[in-house]
Amino acid sequence: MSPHATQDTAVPTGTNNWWKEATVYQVYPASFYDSNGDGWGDIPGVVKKVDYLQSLGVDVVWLSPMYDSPMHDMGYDVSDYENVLPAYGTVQDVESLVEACHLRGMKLILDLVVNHSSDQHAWFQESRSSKDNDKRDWYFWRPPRYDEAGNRMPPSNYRGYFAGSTWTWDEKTEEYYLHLYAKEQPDLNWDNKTTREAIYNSAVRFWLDKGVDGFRVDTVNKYSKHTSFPDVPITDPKSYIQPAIGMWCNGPRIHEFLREMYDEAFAPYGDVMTVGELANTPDPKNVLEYVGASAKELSMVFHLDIGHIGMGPSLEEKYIFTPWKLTKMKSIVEKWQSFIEGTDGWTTAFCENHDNGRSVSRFGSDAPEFREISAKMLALMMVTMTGTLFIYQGQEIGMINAPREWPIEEYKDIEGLGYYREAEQRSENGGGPTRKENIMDGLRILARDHSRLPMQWDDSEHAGFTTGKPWMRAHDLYGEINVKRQENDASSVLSFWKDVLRLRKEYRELFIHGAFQVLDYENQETFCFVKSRDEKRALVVLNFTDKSQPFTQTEKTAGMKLLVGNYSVSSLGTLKPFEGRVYM
Ligand code: TEU
Repeated sequence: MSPHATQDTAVPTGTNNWWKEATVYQVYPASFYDSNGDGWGDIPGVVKKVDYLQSLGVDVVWLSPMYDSPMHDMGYDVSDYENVLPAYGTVQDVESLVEACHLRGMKLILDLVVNHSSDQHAWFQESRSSKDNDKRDWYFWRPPRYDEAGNRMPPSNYRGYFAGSTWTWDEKTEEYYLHLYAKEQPDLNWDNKTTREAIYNSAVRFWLDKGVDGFRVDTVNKYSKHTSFPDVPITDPKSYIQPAIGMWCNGPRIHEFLREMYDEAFAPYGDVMTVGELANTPDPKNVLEYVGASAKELSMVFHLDIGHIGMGPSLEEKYIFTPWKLTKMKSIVEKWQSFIEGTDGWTTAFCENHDNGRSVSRFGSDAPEFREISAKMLALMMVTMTGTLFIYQGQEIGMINAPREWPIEEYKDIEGLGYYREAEQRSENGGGPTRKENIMDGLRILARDHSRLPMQWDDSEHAGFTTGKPWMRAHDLYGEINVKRQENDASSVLSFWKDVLRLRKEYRELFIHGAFQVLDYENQETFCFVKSRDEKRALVVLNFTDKSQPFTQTEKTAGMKLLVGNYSVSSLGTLKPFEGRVYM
């Protein structure tokens, strides 16, 4: 705690960078709005909706990858950092989007995907062409090993994120190459300075020169590997490949690399906003090493814990749904709300993105009678949280997971399908639900696909997303859940989000900069917390159940008045199902 910080002071507002008080809206280009009827969202479509985003109260648009790509991982496999996927448009379209945002006093950040490129990138095509190609060392190539029977084996026993080994054999040069994700996503060798310089030029400076205001940095703590690639201990006895995230998360040179990228690529352009996607870093003091202003690495990070609620405890169990209690969410939220207090760091507030199921389905209830009220309750939690707020397309209208009865054929995501197909191959030891059935159950709640259904604009065919055949099926309930139906309805989820986003700015000292403290830690039904700064206080009260609950903190409301709630009428001592209230 710095000597100047009082008990309540969270973060000195002196370093009030523009991005601290911003509300950021994540656009997933494939599913946002299709302007030319080809069934794919596109950048001219985003330009057409910038006024809608401004009316919501959005300050910054985060555009997920729109670069040229074979689309194995929906654009997180970049084949040309300096070009745009033709289905999404052109480089000029991105420049038009920058201008459309800047004209309205808004900003635009892109997605920086530089842990790996696509295997179709010219760099990899050269690297794989021969062992003595001057780009050979731009990726990780290693010779095979052989087991006692003389069978060729990969250099190490690592499991990748999409199931399967992190190594793929290349027949031409008779070596394996490393890919933490799909085999079409070879890892770039950041240990090679020439590679880093090429990344800074092609993926960063090229877009900052076009007026882009920053980046969401993909897999930000995975660039420094333990390059001897030792085998890891066996934790999954049923498999040769083993989770090995410690071999690439927070590696030996990661801070050197991120500091260099800050000094060489970001800092020359002024106050560039960067938000890193930080995985597997449970200790807050290690996170501060990335986001402390004095570290000069990143503005802030997403800590993925909240996205992993309900997932299994290990990489291979990720899509085995695991029941959770509210205390788990409280401990996660409290940890990543409080870790910056008394420091020069900054934090983020989010509960949805393109990699996770919908928050109403996961943390509220998508039952017809509770869908809207729980969406508003979650909105109250988000807008009162400290840090930069991120909302994901469709969250503002209460979009929900795909219907449980959709078959696996409607799921498109490489990660979930990887787990499903791996389960199909695993021999079952009979009795009880098979791994495949368990994985399917998990995907119905947790799959990344749920956030990638077409944005629901109106009740015309395909939810007004496209006049063509959408690349992914629109939700069956788009007639009930859509922007047009909510825009002029004062009691809608969308109207509620607009109102509470305004309140967040009006009470920024408390909601954006306040200290966070949980009041009812052991209560598994309600989540009550206080935001405080100097003598100011706000009390946030959330019922996470579909039943009425006693409000146990009534004495804490003494001297306070109800600022906002998601029910028009409420009685002090009882919280209605999914009732949320903010007292000031
Ligand atoms: O995700 C990083 C990642 O490892 C994800 O699997 C994440 O940990 C998990 O799915 C959800 O919490 C980033 C991108 O967000 C993701 O879309 C890409 O597939 C991945 O990197 C590879 O670029």
